[in-house]
Amino acid sequence: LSNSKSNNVHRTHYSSQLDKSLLGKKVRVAGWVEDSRVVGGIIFLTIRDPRGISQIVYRRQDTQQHIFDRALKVPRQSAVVAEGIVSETRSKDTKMEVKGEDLMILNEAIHPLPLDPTGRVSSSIDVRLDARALDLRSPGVAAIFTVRHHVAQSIRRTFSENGFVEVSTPRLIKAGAEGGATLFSLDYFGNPAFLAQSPQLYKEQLTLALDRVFEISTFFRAEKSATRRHLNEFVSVDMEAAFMDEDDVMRICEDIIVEAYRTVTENCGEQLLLLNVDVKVPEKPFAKMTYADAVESLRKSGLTVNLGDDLTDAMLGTLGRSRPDFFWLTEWPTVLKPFYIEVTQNDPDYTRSFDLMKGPLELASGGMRVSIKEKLQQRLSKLGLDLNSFKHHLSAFDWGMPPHSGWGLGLDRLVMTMLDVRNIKECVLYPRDQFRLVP
Ligand code: AMO
Repeated sequence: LSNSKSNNVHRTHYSSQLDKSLLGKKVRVAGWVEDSRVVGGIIFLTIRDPRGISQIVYRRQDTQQHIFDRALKVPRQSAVVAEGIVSETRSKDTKMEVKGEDLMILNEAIHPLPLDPTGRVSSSIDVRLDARALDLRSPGVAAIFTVRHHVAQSIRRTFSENGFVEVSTPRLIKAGAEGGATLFSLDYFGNPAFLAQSPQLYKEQLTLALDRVFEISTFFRAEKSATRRHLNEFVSVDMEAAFMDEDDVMRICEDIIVEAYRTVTENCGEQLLLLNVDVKVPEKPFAKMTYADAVESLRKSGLTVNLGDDLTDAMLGTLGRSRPDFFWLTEWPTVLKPFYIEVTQNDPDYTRSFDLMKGPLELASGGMRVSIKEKLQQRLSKLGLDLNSFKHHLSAFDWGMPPHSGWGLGLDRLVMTMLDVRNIKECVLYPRDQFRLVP
C-alpha cells in the first residue's frame, strides 16, 4: 500500500476481490459512492466499482473527526478512494466489509444529477442518452457494452482463425456504392466528398491482393428513418473473400454468429443475469428460404405481394413470426440488389444473394459478386450510374480480379437481437439519428 506513488489514485483491490484471505489487511477501494446510510454513530458507505460493490463502515469513535465528517457529507456518485481494514460483515450484499480509516473525495458529484444510475428512479431513453456517461454507470447498461466487447472480440478471433486480415478502408470518399441518395456530403478542400456507406468497393478490390479481408467499422447512411433498428451511423462487420461463392461465405457467417453466441454464454454470465436474458447458442446450418418461396408463403398468409416487390416491414414481420430463429432469405430479384451482386445462371432476374434474418430483423446481407469488368459496366449503365465515377474501382478488374463473395453484418443489430433489446440505441454508446447529434 505504502509503495504507491500517489495515494489518491490507485486501488489495491476491486470490490469483488475482498475476501476472507484479506481479513485484517489494509486495502484501498476506488469507485463511486452509490449509497450512504447513517445509523447512530456509524456511516455505511456503499462504493461501486466496475466489479461490484464494497461496504465501508466509519464508526465515530474509531475514525478521525475530519474523515468522519467527510464520510457524512460525501454526495452520492462522487468519485472516491476509501482506505481501511478488511473485516467480517453481517451484510448480505458483500462478502466482507472495510473498517474505514480514510476517505478521499476526488470529485464531488453535483446534485441534482440528471438521472439515477442505481436504476431506482427510471428515466426516458432521451434523458439517459443526454447523460450517457452517467447512464453507463448503471450495471445493467454497462452490461450491454461488456457483451458487445465480447462479441467483437469473438468475431475478430473467428476471422483471424480462418485466415482473414483485418483492414481499414476510407471513410472519406468521392462516390458511393450503395446508391447515391443515402450519402452524407461534406466539403473536402472546396470539392464535394461523402461519408462512406460501406467498405463495399474497397473490400472487393482488396481480395485481389489480400485474398480474405474483414473490417469492423462505423459507416453512415443519410436516411431519415425512424425505426427501432436504423441509425445514421452504425457499425458494420464486413468480409470479402477471393475464390469463394455465396455458400462458402454464408457458412463463415454462421461460424461467426455461433462463435459470438458461444463466447458470450461462456464469458458474460454475470451480465446476462443482470440483463435477465437467456442467450442460447444457435444451431448450424441455419434454415434457408428463397425470396420466391417467401413471396409464396406471404401470399398464402393473405398478403398482396408480387414477385419483384421488396418485402415490407409487415411482410418480414409475418415471415419472422413463424421463424423466430436465424434463417437465410436467398436469391433476391436483381432489381432489389446493388450492381455488384452476381445474377443466377438460370435467370438473370434473380441474384446469388442472401439476407440473414433473425425473426423479422435483417442482420446481414451479401452474395457472390460480379467479377468480370464488362458485366459490372453493364449493370452500372443499366442503373444510369456514371461509369467515370467508378473508374478506379473498374480498373482493378483489369488486374486479375478473382471471383469473390462477401457480406456485411450490422454489429449493433447483432447485439440487439442477442440481448433481446427492443431499440438499437440501447446497444450504441452515442447513437446518431435524425434528431440526435449530441453528445
Ligand atoms: P446493407 O446495406 O444491407 O449491405 O447493410 C448490411 C447490414 O448492416 C446493417 N445496417 C444498419 N444497421 C443500423 N442502421 C442502419 N441504417 C443500417 N444499415 C445497414 C444491417 C444490414 O443487414 N455492402 C453491403 C453488404 C455486402 O454485400 O457485403 C451492405 O452494406 O444489419
